[in-house]
Amino acid sequence: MLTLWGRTNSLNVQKVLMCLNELRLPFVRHDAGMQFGVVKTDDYMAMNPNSNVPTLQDGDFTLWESNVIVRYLASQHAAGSLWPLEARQRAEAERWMDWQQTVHNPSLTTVFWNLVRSPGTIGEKEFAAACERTERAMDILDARMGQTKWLGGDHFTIADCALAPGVHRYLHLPMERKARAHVQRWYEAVLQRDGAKDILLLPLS
Ligand SMILES: N[C@@H](CCC(=O)N[C@@H](CS)C(=O)NCC(=O)O)C(=O)O
Repeated sequence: MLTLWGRTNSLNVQKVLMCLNELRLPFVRHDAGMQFGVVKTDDYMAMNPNSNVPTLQDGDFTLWESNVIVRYLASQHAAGSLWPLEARQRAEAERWMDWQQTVHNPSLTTVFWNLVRSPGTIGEKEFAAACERTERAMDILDARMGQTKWLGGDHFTIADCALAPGVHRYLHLPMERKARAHVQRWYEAVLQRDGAKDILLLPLS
């Protein structure tokens, strides 16, 4: 049995939930992180010394790092579809997953926290810079979505699971945004997927 630890308003937990739903895998989920605590207990830190979520247990195997969990599940249960077998196709999908972690998420997280979780806690300059980096990242994503149906190419892959929660978060931030037709088209297609049900409908918190 698969056990997932993590609160459902976490973007990184949402990636794993999307993947589990896409794969239609049965699992048990325990709330952990932020208001739920748990992550600083000795038992949890024995599983995940980072004190963060998500953590996945697959029998006696424990795994953390959301994108790695998505890869692990998809490679086992959807090799050739969600997890492309061909090296370049897989690299294309994985490129966008790493980009989500290193480019898209850091600035988005700053903007999100300053608008939603702890409003007004950073300076104007820092906030403006984070907004600018986020907009630039969204432009890169829009250009990509203008070229292909899904992030990794013609088919829905692990890359779409990894990016969708962050894009959902961006699109629901209480701020003005410029229209990006390609991202919007892709996001609406993602919303139709089994993976998005009950997850991308959650309000930001
Ligand atoms: N690189 C890690 C980052 C994990 C992470 O930062 N998780 C956040 C939530 S998105 C967290 O656990 N925050 C502390 C908490 O919820 O208590 C991953 O992708 O799994």
